[in-house]
Parts: sequence; structure tokens; C-alpha cells
Amino acid sequence: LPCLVAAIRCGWANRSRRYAIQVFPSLCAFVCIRNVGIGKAVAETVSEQGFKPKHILVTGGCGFIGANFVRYVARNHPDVHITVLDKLTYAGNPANIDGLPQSQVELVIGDICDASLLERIVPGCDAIVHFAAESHNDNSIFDPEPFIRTNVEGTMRLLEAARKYDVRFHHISTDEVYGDLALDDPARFDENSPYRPSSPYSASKAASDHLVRAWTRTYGLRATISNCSNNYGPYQHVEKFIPRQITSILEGARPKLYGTGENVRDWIHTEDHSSAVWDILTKGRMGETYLIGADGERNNITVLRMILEAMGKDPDDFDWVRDRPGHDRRYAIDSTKLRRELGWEPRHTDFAEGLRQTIDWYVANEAWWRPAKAATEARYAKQGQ
Ligand code: NAD
Ligand code: TDX
Repeated sequence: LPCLVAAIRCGWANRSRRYAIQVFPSLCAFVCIRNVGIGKAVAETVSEQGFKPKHILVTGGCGFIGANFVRYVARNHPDVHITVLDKLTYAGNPANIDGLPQSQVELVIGDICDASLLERIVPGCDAIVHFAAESHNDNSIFDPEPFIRTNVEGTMRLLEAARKYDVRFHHISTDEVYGDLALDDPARFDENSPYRPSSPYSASKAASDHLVRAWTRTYGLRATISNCSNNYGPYQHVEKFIPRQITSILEGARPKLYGTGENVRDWIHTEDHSSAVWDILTKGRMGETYLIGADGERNNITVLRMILEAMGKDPDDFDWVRDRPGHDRRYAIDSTKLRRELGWEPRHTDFAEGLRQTIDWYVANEAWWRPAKAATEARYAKQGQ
């Protein structure tokens, strides 16, 4: 385009407008081939103007991170129409997207493995942002099958639909695909870290990442992947570490710490995850992977004591319980690529403050978490946790 503009300026196109008409489509075709093309050509392309989606399909938009993303887009991009596709498993709750304008956000209840449903809803969307997954490690250890079905087969079905209708695809993944780091190792994961998943959950997410790369390289699918660290914030299911401890304290029970409590997680506020995903969706390079993290490394015992203290309890008022089999020791993200290339920065950099706000949210929303609490604790009790 800059060459064309320069040519017009110097009068070349004025002498023969026909040339411009002939040259412009060729330039467009060149850009398109580089954008939609296959293999390495895809990975090398930088989208200069940015992608401006008008209608996105958000899978898993009634889960924790998906719902926070839907809320983020609805708030910041009111011109974007959002179709949420969610099966409403035990982890999905339509209340998570309550209060959003019906003209902007619609919910389709259904399974990402349902190819005929995808045939109906994918055409007309210009992007799929794929959050839907079975997401809890402990559940995957107990019963891996739903993880393979949703995370692997479901991702394949979505990729096939995206390929058929030439829809931009963004895949939400996790830092857990890289396995774990030693506690005393200063290393962090980056985009070149080898895949070494430990649990059935992380293995199924690793498989889904590989599928996305294969569809990009083989079929030229316009896709990106992000691998994010541990999220916290509102609407997180009570099975997960931070909400479990907060809600247990609220109902007068003692929090449960696995193993030695020394395992390190790299915490990021879910709203910062949302802004990063939006930046990758609209400005990311096709075929690329971006790691998302906010330099929030803390070990579990530290986080638990912060919660206890913030809730006015003795910091030692918790139970040590059986460790998770294969428990990953430490996750840590180097998000330099995302920050340098796309200019992304996290806004919630004060973890203690983010934790306080999250505690306040659970205090104010007991009606939201109460229905899931007893069944979740009964499941943990059976596992000795
Ligand atoms: P979640 O369990 O809270 O939500 C998952 C959502 O997907 C639910 O609404 C559920 O109903 C829906 N779903 C499950 N199976 C489905 C199917 N077959 N068809 C349609 N919908 C289905 O999960 P989350 O914590 O919000 O995680 C969202 C995504 O982010 C996942 O892909 C997860 O791997 C990834 N991730 C999570 C974290 C984290 O800290 N929680 C960190 C990094 C990446
Ligand atoms: O009661 C608990 N006690 C405890 O010590 C629970 C539920 C967890 N833990 C520990 C296990 C982990 O070291 O706390 C840490 C965090 O546990 P989870 O909340 O289960 O998260 P994790 O296993 O780290 O995985 C999360 O981050 C990466 C998400 O659940 C995944 O979906 C994401 O991919």
C-alpha cells in the first residue's frame, strides 16, 4: 500500500489509472496470500492495520475466564456482537453474563463437539475465541475422559468449522502445557519452552495447542494461541484454590493446603488476561503463540496466609491435606514477547489489592457460590482433600 500511495503521489497512477486498478488487486492478493497462506508464511506476517471483528463467537463464555472476557468486550467494545456458546457444565453458569445488553450478547446453550450446531452458528462470525474446556486438574486425575472429549475433540470440531468458513481463531491455553519448573530455578517459561504436560488436563490442553498449530500450518487457518498463568478474580468456581479457601472461611470451615504448600503459581487478574486476549485477537501475528503473565509468582502457603489475614483470621488456621498426584511445583511466565510486540501491560499489579477485591466479591455474592459449595467439598472429602 505505501508503494501504491507513493506511485499515485508521483503522478504515475494519474497517467494511467488502469495500472492502479490492475496493481492494487495484485498487492491485495499478495497481502492476502501472506495473511491466509500456509506454514511459515503465516507466522511471518504482521497485521499492520489490526483486525476489527464485528461478531465474535466465544466458547465457554459462561465459565470463569470466558465470562470475564465477554464482560470486558461488552464494556470496552460495544460495537462487537458476541455469541456465547456454552454447554453449561457444572462449571458454566448463565448468571456469569447476566445484565449484559441482549442486543449485544446472545447465549447459545450447546456443545462444542456438536458439528451440526457449529454449522449453524459459525458462519457469520468473523472470529472464534475458544475458552471452553474442562479446566480443573483434580477432576482430570479422577476422570480424564471428559477432558479428552471437550479439550481435544471439541477443539478439533471448532477448528474444522473455522477452516470451512474461513473464520479467525484464537485459542486459549495454559502455561501448564510446559510442565513445571524447579522451585529454586530462576528460569521462566517462554514461547520456545518444550511441551511437557504433567496431568491429564494439561496433556489435553497441550494436544489442543498442537491441533491449532497443525491447522494453521496445513490449512492456512488464521489462528493464534495464548498460554496464560493462573487467573484469579470474580466468577471463579469454588473448586479452584483461591475461591475454595475464601468460601470455606466464609462458612466457618478451615482451608485446605495440599502437600507442603511450597508449590508456586504465577497469579494474574482475569481482567488482565481479557485485555491480553483482545490485543492478540486484534493485533497478533497469524500463526503465533503469546504467553500471558503478570509477574505474580507466589507459593500457595503465602497466598493462603494472605487470604486468612485479609479475612481477619489467624494465618495458621488451616489444614494440611493429601498432595495432588503429580503436583506441578512451579509455573512462571516470561511475557516479554506480548509486551514488546503488542504493547500489552497488566493493570492489576497489586496482588494484595486484587485479592481483597476478590474476597469482597465472594462476600457480596454468596447466592452465586453457595449452590456449588457443598457438592464441591463432598467431592474433595472423598479424595482426602
Ligand atoms: P471454567 O471451568 O470456569 O469454564 C469452562 C466453561 O466451558 C464452562 O462455562 C463450561 O460450561 C464450558 N464448557 C465445558 N465443556 C464444554 C463443551 N463441551 N461445550 C461447550 N462449553 C463447554 O474454566 P476457566 O477457568 O474459565 O478456563 C477457561 C479457559 O482458560 C480454559 O481453556 C482453560 O484451559 C484456560 N486457562 C485457565 C486458567 C485458569 O487459571 N483458570 C489459566 C490459563 C488458561
Ligand atoms: O484446596 C486446594 N488446596 C491447594 O493447596 C486447591 C483446590 C488447590 N491447592 C493448590 C494446588 C495448586 O498448586 O493450589 C494451587 C492452585 O490450584 P488450582 O486452583 O487447582 O489451579 P492449578 O492446578 O494451578 O491450575 C489452574 O491454573 C492453570 C487452573 O485450574 C487451570 O485451568 C489453568 O490451566
